Amino acid sequence: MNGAPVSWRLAGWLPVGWRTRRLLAVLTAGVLLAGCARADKNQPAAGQSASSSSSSGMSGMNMGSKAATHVPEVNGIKPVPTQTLATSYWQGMEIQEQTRTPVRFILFNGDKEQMVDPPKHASFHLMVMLSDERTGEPMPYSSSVWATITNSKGKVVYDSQQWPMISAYMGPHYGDNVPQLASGRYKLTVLIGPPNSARASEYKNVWLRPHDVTMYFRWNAKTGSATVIGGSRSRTTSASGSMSNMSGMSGRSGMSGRSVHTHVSVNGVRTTASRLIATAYWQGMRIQTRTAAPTPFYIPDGNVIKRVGPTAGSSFYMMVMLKDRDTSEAVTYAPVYARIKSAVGKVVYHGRMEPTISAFEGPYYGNNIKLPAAGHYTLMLRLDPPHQARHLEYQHVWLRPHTVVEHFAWGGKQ
Ligand SMILES: [Cu+2]
Repeated sequence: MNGAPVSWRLAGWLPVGWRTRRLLAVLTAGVLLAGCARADKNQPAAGQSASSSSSSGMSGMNMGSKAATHVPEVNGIKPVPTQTLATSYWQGMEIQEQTRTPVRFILFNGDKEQMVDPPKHASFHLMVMLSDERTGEPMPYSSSVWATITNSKGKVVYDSQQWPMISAYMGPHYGDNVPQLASGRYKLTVLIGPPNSARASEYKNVWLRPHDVTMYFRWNAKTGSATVIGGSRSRTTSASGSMSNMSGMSGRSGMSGRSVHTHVSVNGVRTTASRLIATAYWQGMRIQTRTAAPTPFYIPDGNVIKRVGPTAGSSFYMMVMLKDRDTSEAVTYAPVYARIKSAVGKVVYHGRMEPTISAFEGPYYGNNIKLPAAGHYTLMLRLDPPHQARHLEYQHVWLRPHTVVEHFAWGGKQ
């Protein structure tokens, strides 16, 4: 990934014209492996967690330490009901278009926050939810999600890239506020680019080309509600023309959260065991570090998916899971760097944890790691703020880089 903004690495995959016309401002990461050096030797077992900044403004926040069975509100923002317009499927990915009350959201580029207010009389906040249909895990890192709304006369009334967003309630999704629509009949087309992050092996052969979904709805401007007309059409662009299929449509409303299914195998790949090294917390985020047996992962490179690792002698595959501590929704687009020191203070590993999608663990940051020998090690994780759009409940958190220090023993075998 080489520090390139995740959203744009796969531009080469998209049809010409689509790509040139449709790029919005790039949220750059501006990240460096720096400041990775805080260790308090007096507390070996529990992972320490420290913001590498003068974050005086953060201390007064109440992050709530109870495990929530139901979530009335997070950081003062209440959830509002959502309406599902359509559900379709693409090679095991569930694609849902949802509407909800227009919302103010925040763009954070790793440095500055920019408030995005809904346009005056905006009709709704459009959300495109992508997830694994078998396990319910969300699917961030699409190279681009683009929505186009056309009225009954064929005029395009809305045409925009959807921001990758995080939210405590909806989890990672792609969204934007759609400006005022008059009452009437509309066509919504959503174009979805292949994920451009690393992939666990169960995803190495799917989602290799852009895919689009088309559906029709009637908008009632008075009541602020949408009625779905007919089914949705789901189509994948292929070299030899287009494969179309009608897919099921769901008019369910008031849906909140994803359904979770138990699947032991996805695309022929089975879930594998992992081991928890440590858990730390940062302003309502749960940071879990796990290890598993060394494993290859897959990264898009031009028009192919490239296998990466594990190199000979890899000790383990490390996964860093970033989740909302109350709702367990994933925190995506947060660059994570790892540095590992031996007991005598020698740096034996430093590298980027690749943003990865997986059917069983959900989105995480991972890489194969090789340690020289069995022994005691210190792991420093540097997290950069998630650089994407956020719903308001995340307005005041994760604005500066943060370092987590963990101590662990490596027995020489995973
Ligand atoms: Cu949103």
